[in-house]
Amino acid sequence: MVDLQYDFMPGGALAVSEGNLVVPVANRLQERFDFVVASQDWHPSDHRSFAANNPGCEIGDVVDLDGIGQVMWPVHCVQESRGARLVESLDQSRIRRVFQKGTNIAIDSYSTFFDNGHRQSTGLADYLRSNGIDEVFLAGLATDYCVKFSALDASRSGFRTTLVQDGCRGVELEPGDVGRALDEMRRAGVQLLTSREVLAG
Ligand code: VGL
Ligand code: ZN
Repeated sequence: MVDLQYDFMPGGALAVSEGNLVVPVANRLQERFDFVVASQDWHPSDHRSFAANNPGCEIGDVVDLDGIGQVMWPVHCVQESRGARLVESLDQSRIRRVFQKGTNIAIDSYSTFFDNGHRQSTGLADYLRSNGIDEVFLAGLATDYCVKFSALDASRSGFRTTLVQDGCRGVELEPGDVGRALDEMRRAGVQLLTSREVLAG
Protein backbone atom coordinates (compact mmCIF):
# COMPACT_ATOMS: atom_id res chain seq x y z
CA MET A 1 0.00 0.00 0.00
CA VAL A 2 1.77 3.05 -1.34
CA ASP A 3 1.69 6.42 0.40
CA LEU A 4 -1.89 6.47 1.75
CA GLN A 5 -1.21 9.71 3.59
CA TYR A 6 -3.25 12.83 4.26
CA ASP A 7 -1.12 15.07 2.05
CA PHE A 8 -2.04 12.99 -1.02
CA MET A 9 -5.77 13.08 -0.25
CA PRO A 10 -8.12 15.78 -1.61
CA GLY A 11 -7.40 18.95 0.38
CA GLY A 12 -3.85 17.79 1.13
CA ALA A 13 -0.61 19.54 0.23
CA LEU A 14 -0.01 17.35 -2.85
CA ALA A 15 -3.58 16.33 -3.45
CA VAL A 16 -4.30 13.48 -5.83
CA SER A 17 -7.74 13.77 -7.38
CA GLU A 18 -10.02 11.00 -6.00
CA GLY A 19 -7.12 9.79 -3.83
CA ASN A 20 -9.61 9.09 -1.04
CA LEU A 21 -11.42 6.55 -3.24
CA VAL A 22 -8.53 4.09 -3.14
CA VAL A 23 -8.64 3.66 0.64
CA PRO A 24 -11.76 1.46 0.75
CA VAL A 25 -10.29 -0.54 -2.15
CA ALA A 26 -7.07 -1.07 -0.17
CA ASN A 27 -9.08 -2.09 2.88
CA ARG A 28 -11.09 -4.67 0.95
CA LEU A 29 -7.99 -6.02 -0.79
CA GLN A 30 -6.12 -6.57 2.45
CA GLU A 31 -8.46 -9.38 3.41
CA ARG A 32 -7.11 -11.38 0.47
CA PHE A 33 -3.49 -11.13 1.66
CA ASP A 34 -1.63 -12.46 4.63
CA PHE A 35 1.37 -10.17 4.26
CA VAL A 36 0.76 -6.43 4.05
CA VAL A 37 3.35 -3.66 3.99
CA ALA A 38 2.90 0.07 3.60
CA SER A 39 5.11 2.87 2.38
CA GLN A 40 5.19 6.37 3.81
CA ASP A 41 6.66 9.40 2.08
CA TRP A 42 8.65 10.92 4.95
CA HIS A 43 10.58 14.06 4.12
CA PRO A 44 12.70 16.35 6.29
CA SER A 45 11.35 19.93 6.03
CA ASP A 46 14.48 20.98 4.10
CA HIS A 47 14.02 18.29 1.44
CA ARG A 48 15.27 19.45 -1.94
CA SER A 49 12.26 18.11 -3.85
CA PHE A 50 10.26 21.03 -2.38
CA ALA A 51 10.05 24.05 -4.70
CA ALA A 52 10.13 26.22 -1.58
CA ASN A 53 13.66 24.98 -0.83
CA ASN A 54 14.96 25.86 -4.31
CA PRO A 55 14.97 29.64 -4.78
CA GLY A 56 13.46 30.67 -8.11
CA CYS A 57 11.76 27.32 -8.68
CA GLU A 58 8.07 26.81 -9.16
CA ILE A 59 6.00 23.73 -8.51
CA GLY A 60 6.20 21.43 -11.53
CA ASP A 61 9.61 22.69 -12.69
CA VAL A 62 12.21 19.99 -13.24
CA VAL A 63 15.68 20.75 -11.92
CA ASP A 64 18.92 18.82 -11.78
CA LEU A 65 19.41 17.34 -8.34
CA ASP A 66 22.73 15.54 -8.05
CA GLY A 67 22.53 14.41 -11.67
CA ILE A 68 18.88 13.37 -11.58
CA GLY A 69 15.91 15.30 -12.99
CA GLN A 70 13.82 16.27 -10.00
CA VAL A 71 10.25 17.56 -10.19
CA MET A 72 9.64 20.46 -7.82
CA TRP A 73 6.80 19.58 -5.45
CA PRO A 74 4.86 21.54 -2.89
CA VAL A 75 6.00 20.96 0.69
CA HIS A 76 4.42 17.61 1.57
CA CYS A 77 4.72 14.66 3.94
CA VAL A 78 7.05 16.43 6.33
CA GLN A 79 8.18 14.05 9.06
CA GLU A 80 5.87 14.06 12.10
CA SER A 81 3.34 16.39 10.43
CA ARG A 82 -0.32 15.40 10.18
CA GLY A 83 -0.05 15.39 6.39
CA ALA A 84 2.53 12.62 6.58
CA ARG A 85 0.34 10.30 8.64
CA LEU A 86 -1.30 7.28 7.08
CA VAL A 87 -5.00 8.12 6.83
CA GLU A 88 -7.12 6.95 9.69
CA SER A 89 -9.69 5.39 7.38
CA LEU A 90 -7.02 2.89 6.29
CA ASP A 91 -7.14 -0.42 8.11
CA GLN A 92 -3.65 -0.53 9.59
CA SER A 93 -4.13 -3.60 11.76
CA ARG A 94 -2.62 -5.95 9.17
CA ILE A 95 0.45 -3.89 8.27
CA ARG A 96 3.62 -5.81 9.12
CA ARG A 97 5.97 -2.96 8.52
CA VAL A 98 5.90 0.63 7.25
CA PHE A 99 8.78 1.57 4.95
CA GLN A 100 9.62 5.27 5.10
CA LYS A 101 11.28 6.90 2.12
CA GLY A 102 12.46 10.29 0.94
CA THR A 103 14.35 10.89 4.16
CA ASN A 104 17.61 11.99 2.48
CA ILE A 105 17.29 15.67 1.56
CA ALA A 106 19.59 15.31 -1.45
CA ILE A 107 17.69 12.59 -3.34
CA ASP A 108 14.01 11.80 -3.75
CA SER A 109 12.63 8.32 -3.46
CA TYR A 110 9.45 7.61 -5.37
CA SER A 111 9.90 3.86 -5.19
CA THR A 112 9.43 1.94 -1.98
CA PHE A 113 12.44 -0.21 -2.95
CA PHE A 114 15.17 2.26 -3.97
CA ASP A 115 15.83 6.00 -4.12
CA ASN A 116 15.51 7.65 -7.54
CA GLY A 117 19.20 7.10 -8.29
CA HIS A 118 19.06 3.43 -7.25
CA ARG A 119 21.88 4.30 -4.85
CA GLN A 120 20.32 3.05 -1.68
CA SER A 121 17.86 0.29 -0.96
CA THR A 122 15.11 0.62 1.63
CA GLY A 123 15.50 -3.06 2.50
CA LEU A 124 12.01 -3.90 1.27
CA ALA A 125 13.10 -6.47 -1.33
CA ASP A 126 15.23 -8.37 1.20
CA TYR A 127 12.49 -8.13 3.79
CA LEU A 128 9.95 -9.64 1.41
CA ARG A 129 12.32 -12.38 0.21
CA SER A 130 13.28 -13.31 3.76
CA ASN A 131 9.58 -13.82 4.41
CA GLY A 132 9.27 -16.17 1.47
CA ILE A 133 7.45 -13.71 -0.75
CA ASP A 134 7.97 -13.78 -4.51
CA GLU A 135 4.86 -11.96 -5.68
CA VAL A 136 3.56 -8.47 -4.88
CA PHE A 137 0.33 -6.58 -5.51
CA LEU A 138 0.37 -2.80 -5.36
CA ALA A 139 -2.27 -0.16 -4.72
CA GLY A 140 -2.03 3.43 -3.54
CA LEU A 141 -0.84 6.87 -4.62
CA ALA A 142 0.27 8.13 -6.98
CA THR A 143 -0.01 5.95 -10.09
CA ASP A 144 2.39 8.09 -12.14
CA TYR A 145 5.04 8.49 -9.41
CA CYS A 146 5.43 6.36 -6.32
CA VAL A 147 3.22 3.50 -7.45
CA LYS A 148 4.86 3.35 -10.88
CA PHE A 149 8.43 3.37 -9.62
CA SER A 150 7.59 0.86 -6.89
CA ALA A 151 6.01 -1.48 -9.44
CA LEU A 152 8.95 -1.15 -11.86
CA ASP A 153 11.45 -1.86 -9.07
CA ALA A 154 9.39 -4.79 -7.78
CA SER A 155 9.35 -6.32 -11.24
CA ARG A 156 13.04 -5.61 -11.82
CA SER A 157 13.87 -7.11 -8.43
CA GLY A 158 12.35 -10.39 -9.54
CA PHE A 159 8.92 -10.27 -7.91
CA ARG A 160 5.87 -11.23 -9.93
CA THR A 161 4.14 -7.87 -9.85
CA THR A 162 0.50 -6.86 -10.19
CA LEU A 163 -0.92 -3.35 -10.10
CA VAL A 164 -4.48 -3.08 -8.86
CA GLN A 165 -5.70 -0.41 -11.20
CA ASP A 166 -8.78 0.87 -9.37
CA GLY A 167 -6.73 0.89 -6.18
CA CYS A 168 -4.57 3.70 -7.57
CA ARG A 169 -4.96 7.31 -8.69
CA GLY A 170 -2.42 9.62 -10.32
CA VAL A 171 -1.14 13.18 -10.03
CA GLU A 172 -1.32 13.87 -13.81
CA LEU A 173 0.97 16.90 -13.82
CA GLU A 174 0.63 16.48 -17.59
CA PRO A 175 -2.58 15.04 -19.03
CA GLY A 176 -1.92 11.43 -20.07
CA ASP A 177 0.73 10.76 -17.41
CA VAL A 178 -1.34 7.98 -15.84
CA GLY A 179 -1.92 6.26 -19.20
CA ARG A 180 1.78 6.48 -20.01
CA ALA A 181 2.67 5.14 -16.56
CA LEU A 182 0.36 2.16 -17.06
CA ASP A 183 1.94 1.45 -20.47
CA GLU A 184 5.41 1.63 -19.01
CA MET A 185 4.51 -0.78 -16.23
CA ARG A 186 2.84 -3.18 -18.65
CA ARG A 187 5.93 -3.14 -20.87
CA ALA A 188 8.07 -3.95 -17.82
CA GLY A 189 6.03 -7.08 -17.19
CA VAL A 190 3.68 -5.71 -14.53
CA GLN A 191 0.24 -7.30 -14.67
CA LEU A 192 -2.69 -4.86 -14.46
CA LEU A 193 -5.83 -6.15 -12.77
CA THR A 194 -8.92 -4.68 -11.14
CA SER A 195 -9.62 -5.26 -7.44
CA ARG A 196 -12.63 -7.30 -8.55
CA GLU A 197 -10.38 -9.65 -10.47
CA VAL A 198 -7.94 -9.90 -7.59
CA LEU A 199 -10.69 -10.57 -5.05
CA ALA A 200 -12.32 -13.17 -7.31
CA GLY A 201 -9.02 -14.92 -8.07
C1 VGL B 1 4.78 11.15 -4.51
C2 VGL B 1 5.51 13.03 -5.57
C3 VGL B 1 6.34 13.35 -4.53
C4 VGL B 1 3.91 9.93 -4.53
C5 VGL B 1 5.62 11.43 -3.45
O1 VGL B 1 3.59 9.39 -3.45
O2 VGL B 1 3.54 9.50 -5.64
N1 VGL B 1 4.76 11.95 -5.57
N2 VGL B 1 6.38 12.54 -3.46
ZN1 ZN C 1 7.48 13.12 -1.77
